[in-house]
Amino acid sequence: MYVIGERINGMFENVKRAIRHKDAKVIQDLAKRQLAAGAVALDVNVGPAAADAQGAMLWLAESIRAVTDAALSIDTARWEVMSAVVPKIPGEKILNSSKADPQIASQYVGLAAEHKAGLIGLTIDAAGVPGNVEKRVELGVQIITIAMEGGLPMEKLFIDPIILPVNVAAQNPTHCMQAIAQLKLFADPPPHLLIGLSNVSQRCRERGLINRTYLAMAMAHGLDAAIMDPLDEELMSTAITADLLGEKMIYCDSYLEAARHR
Ligand code: THG
Repeated sequence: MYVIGERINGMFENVKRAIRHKDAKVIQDLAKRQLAAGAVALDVNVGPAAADAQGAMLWLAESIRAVTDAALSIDTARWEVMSAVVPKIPGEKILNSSKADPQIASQYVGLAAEHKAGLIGLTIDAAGVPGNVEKRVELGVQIITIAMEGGLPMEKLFIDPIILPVNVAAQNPTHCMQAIAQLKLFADPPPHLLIGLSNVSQRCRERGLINRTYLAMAMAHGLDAAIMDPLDEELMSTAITADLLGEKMIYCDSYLEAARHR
C-alpha cells in the first residue's frame, strides 16, 4: 500500500496556526511522525483559509524538505499555484490533482512529465462528480489515454474516483470500488488507484472503524494507494493485513512489525 500522510493540511487547526505563525517545528514533527508510522509520501495542503496560497505552499514544502526527501503530494486545486510552485520544490513530487477535461489534464500531464513527477487525476470534469460507475470509468480512461500520449508512465499516474462521505452519498463508496476494479484493467501495467480515505467518514460517528473497513474493501477491489492518516495505528495495521491477504507480502508471525519497520 502506497500511504500518503494526510496530516499536513490547513483544514487541521494546528497546521493552520503553524502556517500563520511560520512555526516550522509543528510541520516538521508531523512529517517525521507520519513517515515513522509508515507513510512513504506526504500530502501538503495549505487549507481553505490561507491568504497567500502560493507562499504558504512553498513555506510548507521548504520546512518539510529540511527534514526529509520523501515524495510530496502538492495538494492544490489551483493551476496558477501548482504551475508556480512545482518548479521551485526540490525532490520527488506528486501533483494533486488534475480534473479529467482534456485541456486541463493535458496541461497537468505536461507539467508532471517535465518534472518527472507523479500525477493524481480525478474522475471529475466540468459537469462535476459522476453519479454512476460508467462515467467514472470513462473519465479515468480519458486521463489514462492523455497520460500515455503525454509521456507520463503509468507508474507515475494515480487515478482517484473521488470518495464522498457515506452519510450524504450512500452509493458513492460502492461506485468507487466498482470503478477501481474496472480501471485496473485498462492498461498494463495499470495506473495506481487512489482515494482520499478520510472523506468517506466526514461528519460520521465511528470514523476510525468506517475508514479501516472501507480501506480493506477498496483494497480488495484493487486500491493500492491512499491519502490517509498513518498515525491511526489500527488503520495502518488494516492496510498491512490487507496487503498480506492480497498476496502483496508473505506471512510471518511478526508481519505487522516487519512491515512497519521496512
Ligand atoms: N483526493 C485527493 N486529494 C485529497 C482528497 C481526495 N486531498 C484532501 C482530502 N481529500 C484528503 N485529506 C483529508 C484530510 C483530513 C480529512 C479528510 C481528508 C478530515 N479532516 C477532519 C474533518 O474534516 O473532520 C478535520 C478535523 C480536525 O480539524 O481535526 O477528515 O479525496 N486526490
